[in-house]
Order: sequence, then C-alpha cells, then structure tokens
Amino acid sequence: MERKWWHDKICYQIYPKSFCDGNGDGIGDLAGIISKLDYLKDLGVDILWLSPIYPSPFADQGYDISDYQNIDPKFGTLEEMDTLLKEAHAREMYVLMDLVVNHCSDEHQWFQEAIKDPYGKYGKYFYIEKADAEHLPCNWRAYFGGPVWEPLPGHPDLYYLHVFHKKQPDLNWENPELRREIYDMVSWWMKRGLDGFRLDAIINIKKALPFKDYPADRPDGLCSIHNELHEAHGVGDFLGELRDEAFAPYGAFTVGEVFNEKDEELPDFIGENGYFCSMFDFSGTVFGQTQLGWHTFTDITPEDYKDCIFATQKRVSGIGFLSNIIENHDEPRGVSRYLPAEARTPAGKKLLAMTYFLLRGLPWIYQGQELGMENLKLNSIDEVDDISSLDSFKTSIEHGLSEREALDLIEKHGRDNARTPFQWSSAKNAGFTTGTPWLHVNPNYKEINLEAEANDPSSVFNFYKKLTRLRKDPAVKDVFVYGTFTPYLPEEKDLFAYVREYEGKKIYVLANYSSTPRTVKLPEGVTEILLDNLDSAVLENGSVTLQAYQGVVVK
Ligand code: TEU
Ligand code: CA
Repeated sequence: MERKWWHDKICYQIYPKSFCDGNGDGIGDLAGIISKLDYLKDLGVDILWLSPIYPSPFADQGYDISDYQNIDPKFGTLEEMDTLLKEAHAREMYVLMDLVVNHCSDEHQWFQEAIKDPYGKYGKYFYIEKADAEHLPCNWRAYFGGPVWEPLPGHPDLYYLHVFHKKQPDLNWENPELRREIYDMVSWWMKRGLDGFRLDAIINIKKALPFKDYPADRPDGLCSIHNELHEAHGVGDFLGELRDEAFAPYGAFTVGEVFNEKDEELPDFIGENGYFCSMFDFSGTVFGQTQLGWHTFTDITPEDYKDCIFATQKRVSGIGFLSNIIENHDEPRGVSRYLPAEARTPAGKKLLAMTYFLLRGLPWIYQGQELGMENLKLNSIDEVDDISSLDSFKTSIEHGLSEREALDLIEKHGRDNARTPFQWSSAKNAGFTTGTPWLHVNPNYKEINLEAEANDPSSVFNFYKKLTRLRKDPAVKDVFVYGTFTPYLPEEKDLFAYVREYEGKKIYVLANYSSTPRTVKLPEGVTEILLDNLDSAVLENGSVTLQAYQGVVVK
C-alpha cells in the first residue's frame, strides 16, 4: 500500500458554535478556535474538521448554507479563516471544512432564483415537480419528519424536494451545470489554503428516479428514505467526478459521512484511489436503530459494541482506512452510550478511549470527548434545540409515550448532548463565554472541565494525551498505523481484546468491560506494559489480572 501523508494523523472535530467564544456573544467563533490551537496541538491532534461556518439561517445549525464562499458573521470573517489556516499550518496542523452539498439553504441565491423562475437555469439546480397536497410525487419521509415535498413559495402547483428540513432544498446532482458549480466552489477553497473536507450526508446526492412510493411504515403514511437510498444506483459516478475534478488536483484530504454502503462498494469508496481518503465507521452508532422512531431503539452492550467493531475491522482489512469515532455532533456522548452506567467513571472512560483509539484506522476525537463529557439531563422540551429531537418528541407523544418518557429518549439519543458548550473551566459558563451561551452548559462542568483535568495526572484528559503520544511514538507507530488487526480471545464475554501486528511486532489491547476482575492469559513474549488505565497491572507467570473496567496495552 502506498503511504499517504494522512495515514498516521490524529483527527479532531470542532463544533464551532460550542467550542470557544472569542467575543462574548454566547456563540463560539473563529477567534475562539484560533486561541485554542496551542491547546489542540498539545493534545496531539493533527487534522481539524470544522462543522459548517458558512453564512446560514441556522435552521439546522449551519447545515443549511446560504453562501458557500463566505463565513457567517456569527463566526467571523474570511480573513479570520485565512488566519486560522495560516496559524494551523504554522503548527503543522491541517484544517477541513464541512462540504454540505446534498442540499443548500432555501435562502441561498440559487433557490431564490429558482422561486422567481422555476423553469429557468436555477430551477434545474433543484428537484421541482408539479404536484398538489393530495398527490405528492412520492411518499418519502424527510429525515427530520414530514413529507420530503414542500410547496414552492408563490407557485401553488409546484413542490420542491428536501430530504432533510424544509429549509434545506436538495440540489439536483443530475444537472452537470450544478455539479460544475460545486467543483468550482471546492477548488476556490482549496486554492485558499484549505486542506480538505468532510462530506456531509453524501450518499443522498443520488436519488432513485423516477420518484415513486414505497410501502408506508408509520401511521403518517410515509416511508423511510432508506427505501429509495437502497435502490439509488450510480452515486459512484458523481463521487468519482467530484474526486477527479475537485479533490485530486489539490491533494485534498476527504472523509465521507457514509451510511449503508454495501460491502462490495468499500474498495471504490476508500480503496486505492477511492472516492474518499477515509469514511466514518458508524457500525456502533447505528446499532439497535430502526426506521420506526427512537422509542424502538435498543441499547448497545459492550459485547454488541465489540461485535460491531470486530466485524468492521474485518470488513475493511486490506482495503483502506476508516475513521474511528465514539461520538460526533449528531450523536450522544460516547461514554454515555457505550459504557454501562456503573462504568461512567474516569476509569471506564479511559477504557473506552483505549479500546477504540488503537484500532486500525484514523482515530477521531470529538470536542469535549477528551474530558469525558457526558449526556445532558432535561427537565422540559423547552430546553431542547435540536430539530431531530423535536421531531422525535412529536413521534413519541403520538405513539402514546408520556412527556417524561419522550424526554428520556432525547436524553439518550438527542443531538444536543454533543452540542453543549466545551467545558474549559469551573468558572461561570464553564469558561466558554463571558456572555450568555446559545445552548445551556452541562451542569456537571464543575467536576468535568479542562482546568481541573489538566492539573490531575490521572484525568481522562491526560489519558487522551498518553494515547496520542503512544500512537505517535516512533518505536510503535507503524504497528498502530499499518499493523493488521486480529481479535484476541473473542469468545471471552466482556473482554474486548485485539492484537495489532506489523513486521513481527505485536501489540495487544486487553480491556475488561466487566465489574468482575479477570485473569487474561498472555501470549508468549509479552513483557511490557505500554499503557494501563488504572496504573496497577502486573504481568506475571504469562498472565495479567485486570480489575473491573481495567485495560492494558502490552507488547
Ligand atoms: O447528517 C446526515 C445524516 O445522515 C443524519 O441521519 C443524521 O444522522 C441525523 O441528522 C441525526 O438525527 C448530516 C449532519 O451531520 C447533520 O448534522 C445534518 O443535520 C444533516 O447531515 C443535514 O445536513
Ligand atoms: Ca462569538
């Protein structure tokens, strides 16, 4: 396999609105991010992905873009973006923006022009169909609820398609003129010095045409969008063109947000000269989900999680580099999802960190994860911002759940969990802003915050630093980057263990996801502990005893 500059990098996702507020208006911004570059460098991360910072009406927190070639004044200016790129590069760090091109905002000029002249040039940038409320072109349900069709303002006989929110009209990728427009926009950013993109919801750019109904799966008479995604063929033609026209000429680093790819497609997506450099492994994320609503979701146990990860690592072996995550801005906090309640302790959080961080693929940290930030408790639906949670609340209530039960589901699955402000210190508003934060701070910031953890050698934060340093240690780096992955004692319940091997060097990760201590037999020749989340293990007589939720990395 040809070595690429990004193979050995550690990545970090910033949700700008909630990271650091530089000017006291309660909203995180570019100035805030720039002020924390040294912090990120010291943590040991190389590649930064910024969730969208383009001008936006914020119907979906910036994932509804009204101008692709500018910065929203809430976040700063283009000049500040240039400064961020310069300052990051000076620290040998790389910056990715979010490429949200399945849809734009209804306030984007393209859509405004389409409203003026639906049959003109810009009307063809979207999916606009003749229809009426009783006869929509198809019965697909939008990701955020309701039909995907919305009347085109001022044209009672015309409807436009939006697979997400109605303020996010879908762009028509079948139109070569639209595609050219996107490639030029990407090139413009790359020439400005950007290092690449994370590709939002990218599988959705190909629709199964012509529009048709699928069997309804809820009382609303609509059907999950997954029906058509399953039948939509040919997304690869768009993605290959996007790569060749917009990414390859600039050597862009790209990571795709891809759900439901088929096994046989993996080499096309992330193999040698794939559409993307990498894509996220969502196998743990989607575990236990159904299309019927959050009330039908089941929890993931450590054993389930292990099965997901082992299966993925096997699937992708020899093909390419996945991006490994335990959370992002759409998901609950990883420690709240993957750890049993009893293990939501610094020890348990470190165990989870160790387990996923040393897998094959690029390790990603989502902001605040390095502190062990947790899900948010809710008292009322009025506290909720996330449109996905608001939709699920409606569905839950319609389904007969009590308000409290519906809130419990949001506490578990809602997107605000990851979007509360970064907890910098125990000062007011967790040191995130001197103003009023746009979204409430998690009240646990008094205990969980960077200031306290930086001073505590045994903190979750300092453990993440140990992990980044271990992955970069020249003595073992190739094992973690290029080594094979093989499950170790996979049949032992609640033992999450594997071996990474490169050119005869073997490193074992042994993690006890159980409240009962256990003795694990070590392979011959294992003599050294590289990392231990409790700093207490001893290797003797060819075995190691792991306490409850203890894990070690040994070689
Ligand atoms: O998410 C795309 C996605 O496929 C959704 O299913 C996502 O998991 C869902 O919103 C969770 O409720 C991306 C972005 O990451 C998300 O923040 C945006 O809302 C969405 O695209 C639309 O741009
Ligand atoms: Ca601000």
